[in-house]
Amino acid sequence: MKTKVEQLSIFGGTPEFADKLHVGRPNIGDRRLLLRRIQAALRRGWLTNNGPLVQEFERRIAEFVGVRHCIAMCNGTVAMEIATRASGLSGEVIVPSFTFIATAHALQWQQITPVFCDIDPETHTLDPKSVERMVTPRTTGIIGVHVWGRGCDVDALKRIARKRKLKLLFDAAHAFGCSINGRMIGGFGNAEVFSFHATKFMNTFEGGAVTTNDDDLAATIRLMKNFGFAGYDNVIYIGTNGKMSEISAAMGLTSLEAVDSLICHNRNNYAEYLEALKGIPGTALLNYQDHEKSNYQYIVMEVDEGKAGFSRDALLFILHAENVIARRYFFPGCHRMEPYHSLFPHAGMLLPVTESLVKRVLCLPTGRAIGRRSIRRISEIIRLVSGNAQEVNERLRRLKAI
Ligand code: T4K
Repeated sequence: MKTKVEQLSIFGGTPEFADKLHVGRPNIGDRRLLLRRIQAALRRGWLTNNGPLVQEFERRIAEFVGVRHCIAMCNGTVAMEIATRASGLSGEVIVPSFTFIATAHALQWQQITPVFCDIDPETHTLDPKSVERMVTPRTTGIIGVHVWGRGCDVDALKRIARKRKLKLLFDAAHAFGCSINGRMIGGFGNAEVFSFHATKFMNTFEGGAVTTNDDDLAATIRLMKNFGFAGYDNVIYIGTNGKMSEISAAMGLTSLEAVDSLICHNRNNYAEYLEALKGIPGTALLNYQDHEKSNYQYIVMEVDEGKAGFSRDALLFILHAENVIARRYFFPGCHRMEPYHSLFPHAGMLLPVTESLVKRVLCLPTGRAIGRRSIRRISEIIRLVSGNAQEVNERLRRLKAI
């Protein structure tokens, strides 16, 4: 255990971890079951195009979430593009800037303007009051993001959508296995979109899905994800290729069977971090609510530089040098990335909470690859920095790292 500042790797010490600890190491279920499913698919010689594994995956996801329809896709971004297009969105759509860039890109890719909206400082999800202010005659929809698996204020957003006659969709990329007021995420709004990317709580290597209770919307999405084919030689709609492969569905089914044990592992990690980081001034972990289901996939730390005595970025540099590859999701905010920054250079003026949050958030490693001992060691590094903030800052300044 390191007890002195000079032992920190950034100042010449040996890294705390010999191998890199990443945020987003894949959670992998029972490998034997996975390989058995893949062997069966190879024997059948049916590798994609609505194969039996994809059908089973869709059925079981719909059942798990409690919705009428699940349409599996090749990734979450294409699923979002198809969901928004099938929902008839155009003009302007209100989205948070505090999200992965894919939420905005899925719109811009279709010449729909993402209008960036501010968030609630506690939940990091869309602030309904800001949403109301952003509605214009060109607005056709709202996309809330259940960031970190914390649910949006679905009731308030629903009221606004109804009053203003807007479509309401949710980016549920982080939120598989999570609930809002006891109801599983996946059934809110007109449709919700999951990501099953390798780094997500539940993965299909690459993958995603749209879930909805709207029969017509589901039928349109099914057509769109398969070039608009309604049968052999019969194209009745404009479409693209959004299909999930059988190998991805094999991974998905295997991941789905591991959900309970993954949640248990992640919840223990979260509790371990809470305990190990307790009382460090100016730092706090995002609160997962006990009365809701959560997947605990993200350990989200906020560093308030004024109170902590060190900045989020100083901590990031120090942890990286120790081979703890913490991530500052979603810095610097979509509105500061291209093409949005050039299109709306002053967007930040309307996003004070986002602008402040992107400087404070740090995601720490968790998942199956991380356990109690690693968490203790990561936390001790953070405690060492906190206890010696002034000296750490002086040394970092000398290194021109801050
Ligand atoms: N909406 C939201 C809110 C999202 O967060 C995302 C995706 C989407 C929509 C779009 O869904 P998809 O189209 O992706 O299905 C990652 C992921 O690539 C991205 O899927 C995810 N959000 C985002 C939050 O995180 P990066 O740039 O951090 O990815 P990457 O490749 O650097 O992976 C992070 C770390 O994970 C690596 O440093 C190492 C580790 N890793 C990664 C992969 C791919 C592994 O250990 N094994 C792996 O196979 O964006």
